[in-house]
Amino acid sequence: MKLDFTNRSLNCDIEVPGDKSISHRAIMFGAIAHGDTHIKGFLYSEDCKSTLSCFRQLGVEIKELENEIIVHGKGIQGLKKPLEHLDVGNSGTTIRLMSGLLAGSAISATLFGDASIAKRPMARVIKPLSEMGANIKGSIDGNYAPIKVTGTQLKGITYKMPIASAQVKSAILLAGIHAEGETRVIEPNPSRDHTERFLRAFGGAIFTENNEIVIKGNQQLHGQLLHIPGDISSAAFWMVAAAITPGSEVKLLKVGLNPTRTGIIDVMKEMGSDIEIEELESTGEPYGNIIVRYSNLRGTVIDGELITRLIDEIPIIALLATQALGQTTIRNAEELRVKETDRIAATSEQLSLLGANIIPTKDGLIIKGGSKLFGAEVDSCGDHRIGMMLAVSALVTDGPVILNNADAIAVSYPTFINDLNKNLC
Ligand code: SPQ
Repeated sequence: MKLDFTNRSLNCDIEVPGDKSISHRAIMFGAIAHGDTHIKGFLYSEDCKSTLSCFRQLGVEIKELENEIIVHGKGIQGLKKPLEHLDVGNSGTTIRLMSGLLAGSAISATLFGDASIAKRPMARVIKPLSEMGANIKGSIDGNYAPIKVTGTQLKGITYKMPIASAQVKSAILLAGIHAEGETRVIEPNPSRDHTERFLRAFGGAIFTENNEIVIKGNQQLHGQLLHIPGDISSAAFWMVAAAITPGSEVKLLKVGLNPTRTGIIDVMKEMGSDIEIEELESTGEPYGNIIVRYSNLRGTVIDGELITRLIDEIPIIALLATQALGQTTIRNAEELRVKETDRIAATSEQLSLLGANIIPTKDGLIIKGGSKLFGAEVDSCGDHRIGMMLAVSALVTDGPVILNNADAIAVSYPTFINDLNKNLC
């Protein structure tokens, strides 16, 4: 795909699609609750469609109306044994959270995905779930998909997580809902807390203090009415596009502002971005409008607990850093090595092709800003976030960018390139 955006700018209001993490969980909680869950703002992307179709295979009735999805939940005991293996596509969230959810069910199922899923580590969920008494087996040394889960009666555990991961935490909590006794999860630092918020909203008993989360076992959840805010991880591409393109101003409407996800806002402010936040009234997930204008930027250091709050935004932050004055250092981000692709390698290789001065390290990136980027042929490497970062780069390259494998973008934001094209001035 040829992207010729040289000397163009952005001046627009954009409503980004619904949050991916929240959309997955909306279907999952709706399916194991009793009664109907009405979902507005669901993200129709490849990943979330995978979750939707897995639950249909488990016998859950899901109605798709024009502006709403209705999940007819019959509780965990209402799930039916699927006739075929469950295909999670490219979605790490689907396979890891469903492993926990199915562990305490009355059915057995096998979860598998695409070539990227087959390479992502699964022992991180299989180990704690096995400690809870789950009958769960991975492939190749037990660490990879396909994963076979045979539901059984689980027992609550205390689990000290070695890494900050919302997917691991959520898998344990989803198993804990139907376990005997209390389940306690201790995080090294807070990861996104959508699962905890869902548990509360669906009437569950959950207590959080500092980095500990405790839930009661054998709980019954109840269907809810849900409004899903825009995805800050999708908004991030527009935020950076506006910040680096002279003459730009973008207003992003109704974007999720959950503090466990807003690290990108903190970093952009630190780098000198012109950002305004208008918080809107909310009852569940906080949300609001984000306004970003072009401005001069400076390099920064991104590490420690902040990494968890912006883990999916690092590829686009790397592009931002190429346009800043001075050096940006990103460390403690080794988790990027096991995402849809190795995002440390993919970000540095692809941005280097465009002329960026960027060095990969064991656990991050060092970017020397201020280099003029030029047009070249690049590749999404089958990773939606790398694809969108490279599409945005075409706004600051001296000549067109040829983006190969652009279809990976549909995993989280199918209309991104169209929306970008439509809004260029
Ligand atoms: O679902 P998947 O493929 O793992 O998606 C990614 C993404 O970039 O969209 C990661 F590659 O987001 C994860 C995120 O990195 C979604 C997520 C969640 O919804 O719980 C949590 C994060 O992963 P982790 O491993 O840190 O828990």
